[in-house]
Amino acid sequence: MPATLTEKIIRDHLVSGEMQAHAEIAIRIDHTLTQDATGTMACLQFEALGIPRVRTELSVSYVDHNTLQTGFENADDHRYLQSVAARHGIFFSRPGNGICHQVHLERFGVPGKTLLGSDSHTPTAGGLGMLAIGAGGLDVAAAMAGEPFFLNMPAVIGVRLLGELTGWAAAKDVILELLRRLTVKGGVGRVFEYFGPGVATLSVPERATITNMGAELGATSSIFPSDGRTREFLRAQQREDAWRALAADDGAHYAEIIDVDLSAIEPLVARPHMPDQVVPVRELAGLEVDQVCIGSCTNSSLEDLMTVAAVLKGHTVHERTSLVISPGSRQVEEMIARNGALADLLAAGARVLEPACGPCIGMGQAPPSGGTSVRTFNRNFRGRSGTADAGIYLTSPEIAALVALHGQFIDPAGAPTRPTIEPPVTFTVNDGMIIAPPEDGSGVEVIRGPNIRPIPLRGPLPDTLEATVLLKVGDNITTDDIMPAGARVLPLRSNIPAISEFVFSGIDPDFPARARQNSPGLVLGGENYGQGSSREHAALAPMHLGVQAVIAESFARIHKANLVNFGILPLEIAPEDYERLEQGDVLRIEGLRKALMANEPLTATVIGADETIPLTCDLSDREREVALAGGRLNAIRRRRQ
Ligand code: MIC
Ligand code: SF4
Repeated sequence: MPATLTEKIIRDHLVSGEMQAHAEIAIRIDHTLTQDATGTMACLQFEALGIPRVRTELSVSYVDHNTLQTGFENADDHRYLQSVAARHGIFFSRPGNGICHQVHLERFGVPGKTLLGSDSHTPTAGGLGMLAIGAGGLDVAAAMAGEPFFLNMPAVIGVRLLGELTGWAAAKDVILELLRRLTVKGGVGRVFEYFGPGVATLSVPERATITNMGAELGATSSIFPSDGRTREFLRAQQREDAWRALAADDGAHYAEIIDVDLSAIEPLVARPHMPDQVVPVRELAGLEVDQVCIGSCTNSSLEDLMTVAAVLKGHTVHERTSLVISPGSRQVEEMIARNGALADLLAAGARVLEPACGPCIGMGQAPPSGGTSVRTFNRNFRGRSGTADAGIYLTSPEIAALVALHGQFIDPAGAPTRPTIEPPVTFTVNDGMIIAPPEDGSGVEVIRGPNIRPIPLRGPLPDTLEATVLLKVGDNITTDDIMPAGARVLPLRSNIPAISEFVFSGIDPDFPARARQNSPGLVLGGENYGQGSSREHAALAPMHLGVQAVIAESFARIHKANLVNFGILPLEIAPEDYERLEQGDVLRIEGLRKALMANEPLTATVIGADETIPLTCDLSDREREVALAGGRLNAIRRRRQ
C-alpha cells in the first residue's frame, strides 16, 4: 500500500497499536529535547524513574527560556540541568547557545527520525523531515527512559504547495493562511504533510517556520519531505551524512488535501489575541506601532535576520517604535556578527538581545500600556507579552522590519522590492557551547538549589468524587491562561507550591485561595481547553491546589495528556449541559472507578438541584489505567514493582 511520509516514519517506529486514524499507537523515540522551563520537571521525573543513563539515540537539554536571572532561581536551575545532563548521558546546550528548536534543526535533526520534545513547537524539526512531536515533560522523561510515546494515530492531511512566493510574501504567510482557513482548533488529531511542486521553492528554515507554527493549529505535527534542499542545508551545516531522501509514496492516500497556491499568498498578520485572527497586512496600513520584536523559534534563522538587516540597512528605526531582535541561535548571531549584518541592525537602532526565547515568553520587553507590538513570533495570547492590555500582532520578519522603519503598518505593495537572501553555502559551525556527556556519568554529583522542590504526587482516583466548580471559562482557554509564564512566574517552574499561587491569575486572582478552601475542585471549560504550550505545570499546579477533574467540551491534545499524567480527570460535557452549570455548583459522581474501568459513561448529580449531567471520559485503556492510578509516575512505578 502506498504510504504518506508520516505513515512511513510511524511504521518504522511502531511499538504497538494499529495505524488506524484515532486509535492509540505507541512509537519508539529516537531523539528527545527538553528546555529549561519544562526540563527541570522532566529531569526530576527522569531521576524518579531510577534509570542511570538515557536510552534514546540522542537526548539534548537546552537552556533558552529562563535566561533573565533576576534572582538565584534561573541560575540554580541551569546548574541542576547541567549536572543532571552529565550524570545521565544528556547533551547540554548552554544558556546563550540559542532556542532549542533552532539549534536542534541546525545541529542535531535527522530526516526520518522521531523527536519528542517537552515544548509544543518541537514540530519545527519537521522542516527537515523528522516526525517531531511536542509533549509534557513526563512523557519526554519516559521516552528518555526508553519507554515508547503513546498518541492517537493522527489523520494525515496533505498540504499541496503550488507556485512560488512573490513580492513581500514569506513562509510565515503560508502558515498564517492555514490558520486563517482552519483556526486554532483546525489541526487537532492531525499531521500536516506538505508536498507538491512548491516544496522545492522553500529552504529548510522557511519550511521550519511553517512546521513550527503548525502547533498553533493544534496539530500533532507537521512535516516536509527530505529532498535536495534538505541535503543542501545539512551539507552547509557540515552534516550531509545525516541526509536521506524521504517523501510520500506515489499514490499515497491523504485523509484530506488542502491546496495552497504560494503565488496567490499576500503578506498577512494575525491580530490580537489569537494566531488565527488573520488579515492582509494592507488592511492595517496606518496603524501606529510602539514596538517591533523579531526572533523566536518561528522566525530567527540566519535568512530571517539577513532579510531584516537588508531592509533596515542605511535607515533608522522610526522614533515612535522600539525594535528588539533576538537571534535564534549563537550560530546565527556569530554569522551576522562576522558578515556585517549585525552592524547594519545596530546602526539602524535595533536593540539586540541574546539568542533565547526572551520577549516571546514575556521574559523582558513588555510593551507599554495599551501598546501595539508587532512580533515575528507564534503566539499573541492576551497578557503573554507581560502587558495585559497590549495588542500583539504576528507577522513575518520582512513586514516587521518595514513596520519598524515606518512606525506603523504600511501596504507592502508600495514598498521597494523585497531583498532576496540566498541561503549560505556553509554555516559557521562551532559546537563549543554544547557539552557532550561523559562516557560514565555515575560519579557526577547532581546539584540542587533551594528552588528545586520535589514533584507532588496524587493518590489513586477516589470512587466517589464530590467537587465544586471553582471556575467556569469559555472556549480556547490557553495554558498561558491556566498557568501564566513571564519574568515573574517562570523562575518558579521547579517549585510547584510557589508557582501554584499564579494559577488562572490573569482571569481570576482569587482562584488559588478559592481552590484551597473548596478542595476537591473542578474547572469547567468550553472547546479546545488547554491549547498552546506543553507546560505540564498547567496540570501539576491545579493538581497541587486540589483540582480533581476538568470538565470541558473538548481538549487540546498535549494538555489532555498532561491532565491524565498528573491524575486530573479530563471529562467531556455536551454544550447544552455546559450552559446549565455555574461556578459554585457542587457535583457528585459515584462509582467513578468502576465506570472508568468498564469504560462506561458517567453521570454527575448537581447537589441541591434536582439535576443530572451526563459526562464522558474519552481515554484509551492505557490512559484509564493511568487515571485510576492517580498519574503516570504512579502507574510506571506500579508496573515496575
Ligand atoms: C511557549 O511557547 O509557551 C513555551 C514557553 O515554549 C511552552 C513551553 C513552556 O511552557 O515551558 C511551549 O510552547 O510548550
Ligand atoms: Fe521559546 Fe517562544 Fe518558541 Fe516557546 S514559542 S519555544 S517561548 S521562542
